[in-house]
Amino acid sequence: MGVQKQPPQAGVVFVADVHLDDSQPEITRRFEHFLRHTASRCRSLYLLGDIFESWVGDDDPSALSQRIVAILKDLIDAGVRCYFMPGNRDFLLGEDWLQRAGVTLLADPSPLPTEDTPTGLAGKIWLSHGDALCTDDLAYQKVRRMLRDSSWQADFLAKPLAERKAFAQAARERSREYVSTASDAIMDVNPQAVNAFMDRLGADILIHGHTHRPAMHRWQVPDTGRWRQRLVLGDWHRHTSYLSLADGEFRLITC
Ligand SMILES: [Mn+2]
Repeated sequence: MGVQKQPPQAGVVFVADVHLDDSQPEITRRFEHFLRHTASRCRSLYLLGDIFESWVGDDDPSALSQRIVAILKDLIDAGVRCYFMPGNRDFLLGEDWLQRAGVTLLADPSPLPTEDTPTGLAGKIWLSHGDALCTDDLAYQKVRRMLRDSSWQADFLAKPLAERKAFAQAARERSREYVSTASDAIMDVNPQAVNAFMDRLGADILIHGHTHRPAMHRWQVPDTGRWRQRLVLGDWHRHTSYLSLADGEFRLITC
């Protein structure tokens, strides 16, 4: 009676690899439900790439992207901070779309903003999509260099929408074929690349997606004795998958 409970500290959620696509309405339904019922109760939402299966330009009048803009705008209006980091499929998502939703763009990699960082870990938690760490996949890294080149992107965005859509469709088919033949090991992150990356950033905790291998890895860096963590977000093909950070504790949730 009468005793007011302190509300639990609102947490932070991270997602990647939702791969929203018109051909997968069930995934869209789950993601919309997640935004409205889970992300809406959080302080911040981090979208860490490949939220959309493909993106050919902000001028594509897709109903799906407009629905997501509207929900994100509602979240932001309700006080949830939303961030987006491009993945290897939605890297062409631009200022125009982000501004319509009110979402803040994050470069890959970026440190977790201070206001969401637990005490004592300032500058130690970093975010990345993760594809840059798959250094054993030489064929992929070559394509990545081309696609992330700003003059290639400007040329591509200047093409008619129909031509861009045809290119994206062909690229997805090539990717599907490649993924079905390339070895499993090659498509995971390279451990040396991860350590070098974290050395360069001064990171103790790295949060990323891309590999579709949700896990919380913890290991000791050889020679230094220092502990590191790599928190890998899951994809949404069969499950709803996200990482939450509340009261200084990370939890990987699949449901
Ligand atoms: Mn990816």
